[in-house]
Amino acid sequence: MARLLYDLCADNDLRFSPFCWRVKLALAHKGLDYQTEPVRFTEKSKLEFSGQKLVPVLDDKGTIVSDSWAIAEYLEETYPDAPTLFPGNEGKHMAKLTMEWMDSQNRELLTFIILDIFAKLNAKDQAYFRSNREERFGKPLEEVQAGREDRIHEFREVNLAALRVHVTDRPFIAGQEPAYGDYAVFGSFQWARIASDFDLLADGDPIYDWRERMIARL
Ligand SMILES: N[C@@H](CCC(=O)N[C@@H](CS)C(=O)NCC(=O)O)C(=O)O
Repeated sequence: MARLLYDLCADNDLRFSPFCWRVKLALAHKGLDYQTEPVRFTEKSKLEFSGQKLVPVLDDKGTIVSDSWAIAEYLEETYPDAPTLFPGNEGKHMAKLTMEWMDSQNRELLTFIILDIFAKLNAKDQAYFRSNREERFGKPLEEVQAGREDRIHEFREVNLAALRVHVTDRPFIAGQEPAYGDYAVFGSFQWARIASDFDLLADGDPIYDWRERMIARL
């Protein structure tokens, strides 16, 4: 039985979900092979077996785990002899804090790319995405993304300031080598670069350089 990751999918087999990227990087870190099952926004019936409606879902040869953090914990507990996702005494706590920080930024990050995501969906998914996200933001997608060229400066300078200092002092968030904290953050930057041509990061930014180091490890 194959190890199967249920992975969000847009048109042209585009895989951009930040949470699914976290899991893909965690599986690679552990050296675990897997296949993916594409799930479109309007294909939630594919996830019924998991008892909830969101990806990622991992079917690890019959063990079903959903939620990217729960999957990371599961992989760490189930495959203790493979390289750890949470190096150091406080590694797991630090990775969780890093993930929680990234999650707290994801809503604003989405405002820079939301229309670009919409453009990459098929017509059925577009109708779902527009209605669901417009309800979430309380305004049309066009208004959510409006002014991004002006807004991006504050996002870079204020929201990403702590991350910038951190990756200026060390090559990876977890230290000399990447670990789950890096994957938690990189998932969101992958989300943006796969879904959109908009430059979330400026060339020369230490975070840009960290992202390049992460891309080189893919
Ligand atoms: N806390 C969850 C969040 C999962 C989540 O929000 N997944 C999104 C994909 S990025 C999803 O399935 N969205 C489906 C929808 O919006 O209908 C995790 O870390 O896995």
